Amino acid sequence: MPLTLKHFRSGSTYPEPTQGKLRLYSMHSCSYAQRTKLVLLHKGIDHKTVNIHLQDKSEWFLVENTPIGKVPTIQLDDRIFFDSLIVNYYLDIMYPETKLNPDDPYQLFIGAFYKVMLSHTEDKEDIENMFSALDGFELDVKKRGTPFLGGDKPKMVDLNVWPHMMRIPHLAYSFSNQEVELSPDRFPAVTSWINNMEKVPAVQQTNLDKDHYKQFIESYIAKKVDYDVFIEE
Ligand SMILES: N[C@@H](CCC(=O)N[C@@H](CS)C(=O)NCC(=O)O)C(=O)O
Repeated sequence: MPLTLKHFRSGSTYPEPTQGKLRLYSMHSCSYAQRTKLVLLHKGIDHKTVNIHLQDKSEWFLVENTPIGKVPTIQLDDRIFFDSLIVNYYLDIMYPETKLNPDDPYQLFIGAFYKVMLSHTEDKEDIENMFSALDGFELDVKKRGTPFLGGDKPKMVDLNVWPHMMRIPHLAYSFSNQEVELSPDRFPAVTSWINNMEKVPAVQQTNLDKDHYKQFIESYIAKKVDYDVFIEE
């Protein structure tokens, strides 16, 4: 296959995206971007690749398009997703033909969670998708019947799952939208697991203050991301 896609550098003109056409920001030899390229090609998803010179990034890539300036990042109109694993989950949900994700409800939840968080969507359907994915997780937690996912004590699975789950209440608060709240009636087992996790010292030590998180989300949405919002000097 001939390689014709030169990597865009600083000072280059922003290649205006076509409405409705998925764009992949990539770097030709990046293994993370290759994960996403594989999924796009394997699923036959129509897309355009825009290669980025990562040591001389253009302003429009940094400012307009990516909060963290890494590839792969995908863009569909005003929606932007980054981090190869998240991008790939998102792609599998949005393009369900040739399904690649396992039917693991928690993994599906992560994709749906990021859709709500990163696109700051107040769309009822997106919010309901996130909670529908959690219905499966609720069943899973209930079936385990133990205080923690890993048994009587927190295990790796609890610590890996926690960072996404703890952000749901923060999202509801950041969006000032009760529809994003986790309902204890709908999710009794998950709620009880959350209560148990909140007593774990490591969890308490890594909690994010919800006002700061709100400011972080607002700066993110405004594309002026402020990572230092949590830092006290
Ligand atoms: N965790 C990210 C890692 C992506 C990543 O590190 N990409 C590299 C290129 S292979 C990058 O964009 N580097 C530019 C930079 O860090 O400024 C993912 O899975 O997408």
